[in-house]
Amino acid sequence: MNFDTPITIALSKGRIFQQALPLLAHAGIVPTDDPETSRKLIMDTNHPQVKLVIIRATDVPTYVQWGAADLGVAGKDVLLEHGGEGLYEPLDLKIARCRLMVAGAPDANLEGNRLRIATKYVESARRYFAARGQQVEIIKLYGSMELAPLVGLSDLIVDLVESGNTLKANGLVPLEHITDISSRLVVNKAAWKMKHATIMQLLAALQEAIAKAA
Ligand code: PRT
Ligand code: MG
Repeated sequence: MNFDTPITIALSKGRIFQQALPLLAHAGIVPTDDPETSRKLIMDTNHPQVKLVIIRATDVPTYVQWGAADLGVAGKDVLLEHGGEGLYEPLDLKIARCRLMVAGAPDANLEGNRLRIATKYVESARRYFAARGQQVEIIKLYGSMELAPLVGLSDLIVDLVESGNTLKANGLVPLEHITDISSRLVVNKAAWKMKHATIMQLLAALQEAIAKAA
């Protein structure tokens, strides 16, 4: 690819960075550093015009919304909480896949009102139970949701499940499937217009890489 316009891409380290690497490589973008060992928050690539910013997964939509990055890679779970304002979501990258689920003790009761739900995914949980016509109390947590039912903080949790091992290790089971999750390419709406040709080229290359990986 030939990048004649400066492009900044927001990524989180960990699974999203690792799984985005081969897709970016297919588009000819190779980072010069490894975020797992480097402390650099702005990373160069083999293209002088293409930079990566390495930030928390939940901050990716915010950076892209405000134009601090032109593009980003964010989990659908994160986008559902953020709301997607100021962003286009043109591509499902089909990486970092998992499921958003309701989980709890094997004998947990899903019915009834005033159930307490512990979760990091407040918006998704609220929408899910509202659609079921259930009044619930949502308790916002930032991590280790699995602990909440064990210590009586909540009746149920809403969390991401991949292998199910984390739930199992804590004596919990998946109860209801809310939605499938994968990472999406998000694009700043102004950049979409101003850098259209470059972004279209990048999209086409990524699409090709996704099709190959399928
Ligand atoms: O870790 P940090 O607090 O910095 O942020 P983060 O947890 O949001 O980032 P990261 O890198 O862990 O996750 C980034 C994205 O990866 C998420 O937004 C999801 O879209 C996606 N993803 C895919 C996952 C998982 N799979 C996943 N299994 N994110 C988290 N998990 C966690 C889950 O929360 C649970 O604690 O892994 C545990 C369950 O895994 P299993 O295999 O035991 O079921
Ligand atoms: Mg994490």
